[in-house]
Amino acid sequence: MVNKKRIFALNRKPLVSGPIIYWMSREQRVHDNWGLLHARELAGNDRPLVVAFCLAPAFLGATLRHYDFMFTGLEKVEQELADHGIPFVVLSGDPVKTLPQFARDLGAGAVVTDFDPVKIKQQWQGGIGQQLEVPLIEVDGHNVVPARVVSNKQEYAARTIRPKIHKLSHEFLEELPPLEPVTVGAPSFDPVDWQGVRQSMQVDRSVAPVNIRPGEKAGRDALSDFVHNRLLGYAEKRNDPNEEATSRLSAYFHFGQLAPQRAALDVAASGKGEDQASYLEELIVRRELSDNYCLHNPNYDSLQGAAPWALKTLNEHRDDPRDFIYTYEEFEQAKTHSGLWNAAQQQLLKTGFMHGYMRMFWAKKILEWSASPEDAHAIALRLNDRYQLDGRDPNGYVGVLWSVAGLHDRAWKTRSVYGSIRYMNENGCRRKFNVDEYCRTWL
Ligand code: FO1
Repeated sequence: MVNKKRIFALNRKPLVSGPIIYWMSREQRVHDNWGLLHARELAGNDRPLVVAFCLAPAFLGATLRHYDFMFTGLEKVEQELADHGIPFVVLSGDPVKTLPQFARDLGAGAVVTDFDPVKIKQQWQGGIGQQLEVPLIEVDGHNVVPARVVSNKQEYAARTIRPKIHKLSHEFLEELPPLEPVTVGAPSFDPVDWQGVRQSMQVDRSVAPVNIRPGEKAGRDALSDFVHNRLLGYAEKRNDPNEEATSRLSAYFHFGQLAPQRAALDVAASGKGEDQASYLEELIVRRELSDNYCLHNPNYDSLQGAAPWALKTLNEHRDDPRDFIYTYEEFEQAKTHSGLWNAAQQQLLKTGFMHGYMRMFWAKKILEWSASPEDAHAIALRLNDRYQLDGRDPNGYVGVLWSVAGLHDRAWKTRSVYGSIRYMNENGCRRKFNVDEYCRTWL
């Protein structure tokens, strides 16, 4: 049922008898989840299936905004799994210790988990794979074309990965089967003490939750709203931050509450126009290019992850005079001289979301108004991960490097500070959309 090319053995241990554990991590949903579907097929009709989530105390600087969204989604996962006869447990502490212990206590026969290229997950999986006496099996539930299949190296740009994806998408852009309930008696666990989980988190509570409805059902509703009400005209309105034209699905994708594959299937089924093509390019090619980059480049979260030509040109212009230089705090508090930039930062602070076009302008101005390219990269990434609901994601790491250091982009006409990194400015924005309206909305 699950295409074998989505499945990757992370250790070399033999499958033995005993319950199957699905270690849910990136794909925090019950339906349209290839990892859970594979765990389900391993369980068959004679093994219990248990879902475990390893809760990291402080995940890469995540704040209350992120954990609130994630926990609310996971509470619904627990209920939906229970309706399918599948218990759900939360393991708090270092996953490299808690998961192997849980597997031993349960007498598990195998553990299935999600493909995730971010380093912390790769480290968790490496440590756990060594300690487990049973197989640790990775399934790519995030990419339509599995990242390990589409390419075995870092791709240069969208134009180099696009043909590889298009060649394979007919095989992988398939309908996802329903999750069959488990009838075998499962070991019983106490319901998760969500109140206790929330209180136990030493997490930065100064970044307030946002009013986007979390959870798998909310993700499906948001997809349906996008396909039925906002996909028409997406191609030309997608770069206008005053339009509600973008899909607004990135937080649901980031927390795995919605499958990008489900979005691709629904959009493709809605028609064959320019709007569909434009959105599928963003959803499949751009998103899978980001996973490809993070999988193959360990410096994905640093300026050193940029291409040599970009580092060279930024170095050559390192000492160019900056018209303005702001600190992290001045950027964070939207205290620059630019009303447009401040408006974008205010949208980010208040909503945990910034329109894609504005994200590029926003990050490029941080390059222009920071003391060095390294400072600029660090400031842009830190603000992105602290305030964007979809922060700490391959898309975010790539987006910041695209803006600040031309990743997956080409060289442009050379200018001060930027060198040959693509330049953007307010006049360019004014040609695209009503800047004054955007500023009135957010300032
Ligand atoms: N994944 C986990 O498996 N356990 C966590 O405790 C966890 C916390 C978390 C907090 C904020 C955030 O943005 C992501 C978080 N993730 C966690 C990772 C997330 O599930 C995604 O897998 C990756 O961030 C995307 O690669």
